[in-house]
Amino acid sequence: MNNIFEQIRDYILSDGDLIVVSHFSPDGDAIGSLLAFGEILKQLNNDYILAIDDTLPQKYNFLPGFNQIRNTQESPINRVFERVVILDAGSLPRIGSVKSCINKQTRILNIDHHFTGPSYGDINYIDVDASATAEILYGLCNFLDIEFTPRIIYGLYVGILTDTGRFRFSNTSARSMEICGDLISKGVDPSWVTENVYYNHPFEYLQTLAEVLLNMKLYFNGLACIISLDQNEKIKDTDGFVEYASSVKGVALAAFIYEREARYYKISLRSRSRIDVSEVAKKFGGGGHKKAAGFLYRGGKDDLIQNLLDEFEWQIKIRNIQPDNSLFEQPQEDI
Ligand SMILES: [Mn+2]
Repeated sequence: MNNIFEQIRDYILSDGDLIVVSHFSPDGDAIGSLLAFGEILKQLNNDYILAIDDTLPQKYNFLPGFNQIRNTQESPINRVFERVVILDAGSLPRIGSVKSCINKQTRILNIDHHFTGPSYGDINYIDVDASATAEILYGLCNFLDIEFTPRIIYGLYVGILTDTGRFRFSNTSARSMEICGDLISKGVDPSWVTENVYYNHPFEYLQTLAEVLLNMKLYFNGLACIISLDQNEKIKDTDGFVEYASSVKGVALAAFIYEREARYYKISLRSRSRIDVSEVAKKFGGGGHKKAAGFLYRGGKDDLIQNLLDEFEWQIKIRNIQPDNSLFEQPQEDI
């Protein structure tokens, strides 16, 4: 453990211009970890750029330092860096256009908690037992004796809070809660964070959600639930919609189908049973975790729903899922 932290410390203390990046479609862990890492660099006297190749969800704009993150879709960076730090991104394509900041001489530090196969960094710290990248960074802060300023404590807290689904998913551990407890004792106001992240939706978000839920459909004796939203001008952020479909009593499998562009869909999948939705997503060229996965689909919506239902039916059959109370067996695997 200390060995990898020592390598990371030496990397931070080495020379070379530096950019820190996280994945597109950024979530709370991507943004929170980015801000916390920026603060680590600042305390260790580094100049750096924080970048994400996407629009930033405004619900995180309460985070100290949020405005420092550069959206490279709006203001691209057309130069190569000697050091590139990549946080919370399982593979290089996940950082989008920031890939162009890397050449053969670039030294990459990769810190992540996703398991995705071969590592792509010169230094890789992958801890699949960590609930969030922020959880790994908490350990790094302690090792480096970093001062727990607002940027650090709020960044790390939001990373763990959102990646555990408010301490709901099976990756929630004693350690993740102990860390959050410590961050609260260091100054985080948990109520303020949760209000901002989860209870501060634009009016249009809730109005659109209401329309989506009115058209919710159940299949296979209530074991599967599908909701969908056609292309619209009102909202772009549909984060959290799929959770409503998967929270219906008795539902083992849920999907949210979102039309991003004409005939181009983003599908989010959730499982509350033994079914591994990453297997379903893989059949359509996507991926993810056992309990949460997704894929993109180009084509007609009726075909998409039919193909998805065929796959759901097959999974329900081979896993022998019955409409009863067995959905809430003690989970055996981590997300
Ligand atoms: Mn994460």
